[in-house]
Amino acid sequence: MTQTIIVEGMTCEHCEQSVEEALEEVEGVTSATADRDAESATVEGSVEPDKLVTAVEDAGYDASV
Ligand code: 9UX
Repeated sequence: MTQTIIVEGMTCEHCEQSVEEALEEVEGVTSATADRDAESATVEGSVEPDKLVTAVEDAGYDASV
């Protein structure tokens, strides 16, 4: 299953990497890709959207479903 969430505050490639790593640490996520231009992140796996939002926020970015 693929889910896309809104992620605001990414300004560079390292920001994208931080968001991807945060998402990939969430249980159930198999892969994650963040796109600062699109202000979004796409996640593969079976996981509650709220957990994705929380993980991104804990990494220091604004997120919403
Ligand atoms: Mo460099 Mo991206 O500080 O925040 S990781 S702009």
